[in-house]
Amino acid sequence: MDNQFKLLQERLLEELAKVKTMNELHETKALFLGKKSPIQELFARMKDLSIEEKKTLGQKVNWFKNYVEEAIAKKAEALEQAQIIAQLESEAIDVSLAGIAFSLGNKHPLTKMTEEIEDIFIGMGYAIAEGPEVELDLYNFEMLNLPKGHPAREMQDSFYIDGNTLLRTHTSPVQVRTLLAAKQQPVKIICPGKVYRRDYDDATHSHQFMQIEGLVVDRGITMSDLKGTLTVLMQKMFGSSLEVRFRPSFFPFTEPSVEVDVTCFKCKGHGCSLCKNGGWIEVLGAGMVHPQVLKMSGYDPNEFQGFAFGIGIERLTMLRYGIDDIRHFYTDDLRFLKQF
Ligand code: FA5
Repeated sequence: MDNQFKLLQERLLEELAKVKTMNELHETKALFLGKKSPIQELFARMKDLSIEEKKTLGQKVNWFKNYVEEAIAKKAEALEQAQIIAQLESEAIDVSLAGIAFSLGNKHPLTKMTEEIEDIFIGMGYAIAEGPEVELDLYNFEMLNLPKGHPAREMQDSFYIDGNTLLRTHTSPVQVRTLLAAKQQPVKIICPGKVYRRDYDDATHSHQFMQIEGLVVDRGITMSDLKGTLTVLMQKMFGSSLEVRFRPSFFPFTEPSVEVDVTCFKCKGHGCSLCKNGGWIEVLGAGMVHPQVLKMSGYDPNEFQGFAFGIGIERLTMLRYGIDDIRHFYTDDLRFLKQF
């Protein structure tokens, strides 16, 4: 009998030495411990033995069972280790090899300009507000002193969604939203964003463009605050050599109103096709917040005053980089975009 176990042990070791995969290992285990294995045959034979013989055989069978299980577990561990080593070798990375160069894009010039203007205003204590591009007629026009049928609405002919909703024609509705939310408290915000108009596209006009709105409302705000703020902005952006002109204008939501022009960068003020021979390029509209607008948003105009402005971001960017056609911003020509 002892000899039989010795032979089984030798066979097991021979079989295990041939095993290369987990599947083969399972098969080997079944061969030695499974239903048709010699061990099971020995168990089956036990019923015919005496108690003493049963005891001796039982101990040997159990010893052999444990032996097989331990040997299988050891082999399983060795197989797993070998698999990990093989995987590590096959997935090894040679860090000294040259990498694949990814070409990084750069920020769009309009984004760069917006961020630059934001930084200047944040430095002057302004907060940044946001508003929706699909806007209510109520905020885009009515609460800015432009009731239905007002002739000045025609200056900003719009894309309407329905009778009460449109793509905002300027960032000024954010003034109304900010004042309503501030509930008679002072405000000092700028709001950058896209606006839309049914405009004819040419070198300086687009039907979609960007503005930055500014609004300051507090006690004792005057026109000099407006002029000082905008002059600082222009000087920070273009240096003191660029001339800035405040020209009387009209907006129904400011009184008095101004338009701010700067000398044409292309002809230096002599007159050319870009500035339509005027020598100046208009960059923004501004003025003192109309008392009626303050009233409609719950502010007492005898106590509060304010100024507001709306900067055309494309126009400023054109001046900054000497871009002679606004359409370059939207045509996604990489030769143009890569220069910024
Ligand atoms: C307005 O939109 C007023 N909401 C500005 C304002 C705000 C006035 C607060 C008073 C107080 P205007 O239509 O002039 O104003 O536009 C302002 C600026 O946007 C212009 O100076 C110009 O720089 C730019 N702009 C206007 N129309 C276009 C266009 N079609 N394409 C590109 N830029 C434009």
